[in-house]
Amino acid sequence: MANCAPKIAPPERIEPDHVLDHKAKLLADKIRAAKHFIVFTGAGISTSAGIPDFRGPEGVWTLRKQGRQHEAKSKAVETVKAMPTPTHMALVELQNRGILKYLISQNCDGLHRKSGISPEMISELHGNSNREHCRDCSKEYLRDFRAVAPYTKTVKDHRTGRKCADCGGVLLDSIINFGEFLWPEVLESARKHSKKADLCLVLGSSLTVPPANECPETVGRKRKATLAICNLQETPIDFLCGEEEEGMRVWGRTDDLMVKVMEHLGLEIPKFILKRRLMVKVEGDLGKDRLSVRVGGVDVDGKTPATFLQSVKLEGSRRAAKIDPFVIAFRMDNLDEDKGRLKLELEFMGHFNEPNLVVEHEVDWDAEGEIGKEVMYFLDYNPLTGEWKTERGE
Ligand code: CNA
Repeated sequence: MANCAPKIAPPERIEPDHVLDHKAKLLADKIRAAKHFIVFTGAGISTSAGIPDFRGPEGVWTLRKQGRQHEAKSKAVETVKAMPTPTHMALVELQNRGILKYLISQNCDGLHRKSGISPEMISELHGNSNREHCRDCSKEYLRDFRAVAPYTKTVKDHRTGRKCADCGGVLLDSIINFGEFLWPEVLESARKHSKKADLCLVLGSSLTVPPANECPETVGRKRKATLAICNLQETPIDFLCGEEEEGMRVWGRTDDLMVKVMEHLGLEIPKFILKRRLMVKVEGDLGKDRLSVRVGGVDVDGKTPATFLQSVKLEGSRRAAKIDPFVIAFRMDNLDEDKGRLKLELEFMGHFNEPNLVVEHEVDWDAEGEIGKEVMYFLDYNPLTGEWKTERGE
């Protein structure tokens, strides 16, 4: 990765609305016809979420070059509090419908995963500030906080100070710093999909950072493939959008383009819903009345551990559990008398002002009085209404 930005940023351009609409229609037709449609995203898709880019006129590096770095900081939204944009949500819908075959992103703000993109659908080439992984067994962990070390250290030291819950190995942050190599499997997957793609749409990138920018370039240089770029500034591979491929270089905001593209595809952009998945398991010895309930979060894939709770309190217990995974000991008299339920009060990290939520967990006993089936709860939070919707999985 290269760390550079000119003092005077190349100008940003926006085409008139009717031109944007015309190009959106052409692009929608291309998407419909494509066999392997991929998208490549950059910092420009998150500027409308309040996260500044690097090289735009108000970008972090542009302002730093001009001695105005404090302005970038004062305007920026904390990434954990940022909401996925219409562009992020349009990509989720295209993924869910099987239209988008793969997503390559240079962003480390975590918004793609937060919006609902599945882990196997994306190469986060430069990492994700909310993701850490085990040095020994590679297990991943998603955190609702910056997954970096809480103490000062060199940037080359990626240890976060936490340990893997599976094997006890050292956890490492996933951020790629300047001069560091990208994770080989992540880059390999991005390259594989670029070779296969017959349509690549670049959204919000200056395309100046190698080796990431080689992915869209691969598509642009293929004879029977189309490269489309939507970016406010010029990019070094604009010429690969092709003269005969009219309208594939779009000068506009990615949200404006994606709203129009989705209209032409006849698809709605879903509203952002914060999707939390909670695993609850009761363990212990029923005969001796020594039981415990284990509560933890997982990502939308149902596997990757996700830390989004601050505490869990069991009704009838004096203290809340504050360490993830949350394990609380209880006795039979903690159960709701009529229904055999545990009432668990969940306290969230609360970046979207999520209120506490009480989950009533019906304990499953089998014929022999054995306990222990793990149950997943689907907790969906609407940040606009401030409401939770809870559903127990099978
Ligand atoms: P960049 O070099 O800062 O380029 C961003 C481009 O987006 C610029 O050319 C802007 O003109 C353009 N742009 C800004 N807003 C919009 C918009 N609404 N619609 C269309 N275009 C827009 O960033 P790149 O992603 O190209 O460079 C890769 C770097 C930036 C990676 O190493 C990232 O980690 C790094 N970065 C990431 C984030 C993030 O995760 N949100 C933020 C800032 C920088």
